[in-house]
Amino acid sequence: QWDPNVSNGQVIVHLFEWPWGDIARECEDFLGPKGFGGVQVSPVNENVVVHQGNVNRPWWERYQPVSYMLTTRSGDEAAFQDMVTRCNNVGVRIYVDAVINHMSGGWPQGTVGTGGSSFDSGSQSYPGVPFSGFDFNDANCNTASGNIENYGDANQVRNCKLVGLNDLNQGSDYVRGKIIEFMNRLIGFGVAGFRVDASKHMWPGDMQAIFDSLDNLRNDVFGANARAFIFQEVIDLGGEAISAEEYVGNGRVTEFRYGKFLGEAFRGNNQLKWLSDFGEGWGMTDRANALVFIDNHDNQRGHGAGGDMILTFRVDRLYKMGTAYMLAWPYGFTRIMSSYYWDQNIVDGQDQNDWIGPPMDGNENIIGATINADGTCGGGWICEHRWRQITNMVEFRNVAHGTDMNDWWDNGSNQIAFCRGNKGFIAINGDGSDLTQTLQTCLSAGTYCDVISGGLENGSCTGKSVTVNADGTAYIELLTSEMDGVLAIHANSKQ
Ligand code: ARE
Ligand code: CA
Repeated sequence: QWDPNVSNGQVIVHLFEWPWGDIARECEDFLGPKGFGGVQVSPVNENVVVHQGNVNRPWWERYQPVSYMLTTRSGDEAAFQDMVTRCNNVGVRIYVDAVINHMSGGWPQGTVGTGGSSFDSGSQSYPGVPFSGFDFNDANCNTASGNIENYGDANQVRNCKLVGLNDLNQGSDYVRGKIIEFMNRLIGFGVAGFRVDASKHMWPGDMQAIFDSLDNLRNDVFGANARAFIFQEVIDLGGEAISAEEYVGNGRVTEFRYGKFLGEAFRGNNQLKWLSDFGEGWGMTDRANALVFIDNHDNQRGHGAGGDMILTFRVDRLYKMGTAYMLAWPYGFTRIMSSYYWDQNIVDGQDQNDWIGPPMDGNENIIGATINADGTCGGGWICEHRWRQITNMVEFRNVAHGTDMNDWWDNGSNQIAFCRGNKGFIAINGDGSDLTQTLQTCLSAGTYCDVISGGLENGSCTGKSVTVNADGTAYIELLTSEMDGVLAIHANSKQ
C-alpha cells in the first residue's frame, strides 16, 4: 500500500537507534508541533547481543532477529506501546523497520538475545518463535557457500543467505503465519506501516501474500479500512537481476538512485541546472512509488549503496542544500535521516568504525539525546531533523504539498530557483559566485521571511527578508559568504 497514512505532515524522520521513551517525548515536544508526519523506528524485535572482539554492541546487531518478542535496547513492549499511543495522539505516525527476510547468522550456541531468548544459529533453532531448520531456505539455495555470491542471479539473491544470515522461507505457510502474527501485533498497537528490510531478498509474490493477510490499521486512529503503508528496501542502481519495479505492486520502494544522483550534483560532479526534470526524467521510478532520502543508516557509513557520493551530516553545508532541494522538490515521499555521531577511522577507503553503536552506559543501555537550550541535540546525537534549516523545510514541504513545480530558473550552471504553485519559492546557489537576481517567486505581494537564514519567530523575522512585488518578482540575494547556500520563502513565512 502506497499511502503513508499521515495526518500531521508529509515528511518522516528515521530516529535511528532512539529509545522508545525518547521518541514519545520527541513526538510531543517537537515532531508534532513542527509538522512531521511520522517516525521510522529501528527494529523492534529481539536481536542478538553482539560482543565480538572489539566490536561491542554494534548498531547492526538489530538486523539479526532471534524472536518476535518486543525487547531491544530501545525498550520493551510496554514502552513501545506507550510510544505508539503518545505519538498517534499528536498525529505523528510510527513505521516499524521489519526484518523478516532472515534471522541471525553465525553465532555459537550460548549467545543470547536482547530479550533473554536462547537460540542456535548453526542448527537454526529459535525456540522463542519457534523456528527450526525446516523454516529456512537452505534446500532452495544453489550456491556452494550457501551465501549470496552473485547479484546477477535472482534465485540466489532471494533463496541464499545475505551475509551469512539464516534465510527464512517465506513460501512456507508456517513462516508466513509467524511473520503475519508479528506484524499484526504491531498494527494492533497502532503503527501506520513498515519499512521492509532486505526486500530484494524476498520473492515479491511471497511478500504480497503476507501483506494481503495483514489486519486493517486501527479504526480509532486511522478510520475505517486503512491499510499498512509499505515501503520496501530494494537497492536498485541498475545492472542487477532484480529491479525495484518488481516490487511496486506491493507498495513503495526505496529509490536509492535519488540520493546518489543528488550527492553527485551537490558535490560538483554534475550541474544543478540539470535538476530541472529530476525524477522520472532521470530514469527513476514513478514518484507515486518512491520513498526518497538523502542518506540512510547504511550508506551514511559506507554500507549499502551509493558510495562516497552520498551526502551526510559530515558535509553539513552541502547536506542542508541537498535536503532543502529534496524537501522543495515534488517527487516521492520524503524521509529525513537522524543520526548519532561516531569517529571514523578510514583505512584503505574503509571505515574501521562503521559498526559503532549509539552512545551507551556501563550496562550497555542506550543513552538518548539531550536537548540543548537552542533546540539542537547533545550527548553525541546529531539530530539533523532539529537543524533549523531542515526543520523549516519540513514546513515548506507541507505548505507546498499538492502543488507542482513551476517557473524554473537557472544561470546555466549551479544557481537554480523554482516555485511550487503560488505557495513556495526556493533558490539554491551551488556556484562559487554570488547569486543576485530578480526572479519570479510566484507568491503574492508582500514581505517574506527566509526560513533558512532564520525564520518567523513570534511574528518577527530572524533571518533575511524578501520583498515580493505585485508581479510576483523579487530581488534575491544569496552570497557565497553566507552560512547556507539556500533561500526559501513560502505562504506561511509572510510577515
Ligand atoms: C553483519 C556483519 C557481517 C556478518 C553478518 C552476520 O557486518 O560481516 O556476516 O552480520 O553475522 C546490516 C549491516 C550488515 C550486518 C547485518 C546483520 O549492514 O553489515 O552484517 O546488518 O547484522 C545488501 C542488501 C540490503 C542491505 C545491505 C546492507 O540488499 O538489503 O546489503 N540493507 C539492509 C539493512 C542493513 C542490514 C540488512 C539489510 C540485513 O538496511 O542495515 O545489514 O538485515 C549492492 C547491492 C545491494 C547490497 C549492497 C551491499 O549495492 O545492489 O543489494 O545491499 O551491494 O552489499
Ligand atoms: Ca531470502
